[in-house]
Amino acid sequence: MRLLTPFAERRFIRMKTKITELLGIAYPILQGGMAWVAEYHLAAAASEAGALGIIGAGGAPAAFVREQVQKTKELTDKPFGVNVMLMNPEADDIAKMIVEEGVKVVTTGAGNPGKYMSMWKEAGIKVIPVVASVALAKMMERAGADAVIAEGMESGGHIGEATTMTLVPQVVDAVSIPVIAAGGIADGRGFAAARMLGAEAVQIGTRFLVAKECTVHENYKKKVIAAKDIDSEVTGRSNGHPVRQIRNKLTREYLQMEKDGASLEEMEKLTLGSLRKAVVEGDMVAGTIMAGQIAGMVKKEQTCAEIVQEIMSEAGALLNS
Ligand code: TUI
Repeated sequence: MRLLTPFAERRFIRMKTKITELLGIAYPILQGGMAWVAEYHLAAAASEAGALGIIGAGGAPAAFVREQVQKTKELTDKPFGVNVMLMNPEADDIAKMIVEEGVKVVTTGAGNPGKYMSMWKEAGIKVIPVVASVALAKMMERAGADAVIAEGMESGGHIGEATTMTLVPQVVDAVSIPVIAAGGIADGRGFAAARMLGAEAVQIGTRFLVAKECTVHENYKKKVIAAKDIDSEVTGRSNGHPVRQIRNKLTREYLQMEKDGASLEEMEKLTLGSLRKAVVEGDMVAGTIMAGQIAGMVKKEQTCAEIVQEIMSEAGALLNS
């Protein structure tokens, strides 16, 4: 008879860090607010699993995002967040909607959320901007952010220059608010490494993209699961909009246009609506298949609860050894 359950098989009830305390969640894991991908089914399931589920507003209209928030509330009474992609033309309306709907946590991406800060803070919302540099992290701390997500260029989608390994400890040293590590993290080893770099939590995108509860097109999930370590490509470096995505006909054409010095307008024509094309229609040829470099390690579809429990048990064993 076995009296003690081996560490790796134990079901985790919670792991306490500054971020679990700040957000009122069981595990220090945030599900990345991926544009078009992170809709209410995924966000609610991630929150129910004890992580922080996040709806990705991406480039969607404010009314659509409001509906996503309302549907998430119907599925979970646990905390969840909304990611505001600051290049969205309706970002102002989304920022206001978040206050009206009583959303508890906001993350932001692809810009500086300074102009919304006082409105969100007055409403008691926890504000967690994604930063890709020490300078923006410091600015966000001064502006009243509750924490920052330091996102390395291993991430999928819109990225900065620094890697997670270099960015996280430098941001940790530069600010007093808690730091969440993102980019290239998909298992307990990545989680434990992030904790060693000083992070109080991790944000995970790519592994949640293939979650059972994620409604992204089946072709997209298959593409991520089949991807190897070096199958992503960064487009847009030459025009200031670097985006990491899985290599396909679209990336080849885009990179060629960049080499040929095509205008931003021409390149935008090629990518207009292309993320939605991949996510909703499953177009793997002309669609933008955003995913992180860690896709090579993401090998199967699992429920959010399985993903969270597996990461926590692997990390728990490592951090206690
Ligand atoms: O925002 C992301 N990742 C995203 S957003 C997105 S939607 C999209 N669709 C089509 C084209 C482009 C985007 C897909 N993936 N991550 C957070 C993030 N923020 N990464 C990097 C940054 C960032 C970069 C520069 C934040 C601020 C910044 O500078 C701000 C400033 O004004 O100094």
